Amino acid sequence: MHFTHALVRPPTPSMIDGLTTQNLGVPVFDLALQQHRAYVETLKKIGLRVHELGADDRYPDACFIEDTAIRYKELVFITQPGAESRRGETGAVDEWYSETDPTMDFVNLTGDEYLDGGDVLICDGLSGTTHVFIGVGQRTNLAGANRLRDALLNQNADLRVQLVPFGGMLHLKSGLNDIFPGVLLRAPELSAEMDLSDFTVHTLPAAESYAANVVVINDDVLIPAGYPTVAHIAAQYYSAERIHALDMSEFAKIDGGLTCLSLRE
Ligand code: CIR
Repeated sequence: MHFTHALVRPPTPSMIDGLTTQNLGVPVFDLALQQHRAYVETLKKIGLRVHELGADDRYPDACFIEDTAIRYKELVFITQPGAESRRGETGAVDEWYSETDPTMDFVNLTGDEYLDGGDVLICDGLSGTTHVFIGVGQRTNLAGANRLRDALLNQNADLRVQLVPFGGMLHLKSGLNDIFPGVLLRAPELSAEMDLSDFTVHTLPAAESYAANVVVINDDVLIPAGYPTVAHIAAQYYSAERIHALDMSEFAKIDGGLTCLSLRE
């Protein structure tokens, strides 16, 4: 996949009330804003065109825009986030894509179908096959996962899609991400049965499980700053100028990682 654009949404002061499973204290809003700016600047430096949706103080978790939609080829799949307090976040994202290109294939989750984008990993294996892992867990149910699988296969029947019931983490991508084509990082707490035979898997030490959430953008990779094992693994695949280590301390306090802060296409 070659990315050219990203959609982001800056944090708002209400982020201090964001949902969390962590015990790391309350985010400092001004610092979060600085960290978000650095994230956006990095995406631009890599060459993406970045559009920022307006911040909306009604939604403390809206900066985690990844959870609201899946973009793949012509598909714009608007989710219903699993957490009730987050459901209103999708409106602005739906509106943006509808205005930008109404000819895309839109699918909107409804009724009892729930899915967070953080549960959806799309990446290439060693064979060149594109794999999709859809985690079924706290935020994504089977109905939402089935709807996404059908919509993705409609775009590309050659995708290898696996529905993955999992535990141990909030989102599937809290504990499993590609760091390079055919190479995955896995957090040791992630408990999930899935076929990873098309990948080399690096299982991280428990102290670095947060850093299993990294983002590959074309020839570059974003990693969270402060995780030496992950930095070392990244250096096996990328030259130093292609590795961007970003401070994520304030987002980590409310379970946010690097993937959550943008929708890339
Ligand atoms: C939440 O609990 O929904 C937010 N505080 C964090 C969402 C992180 N999103 C993601 O990993 N995709």
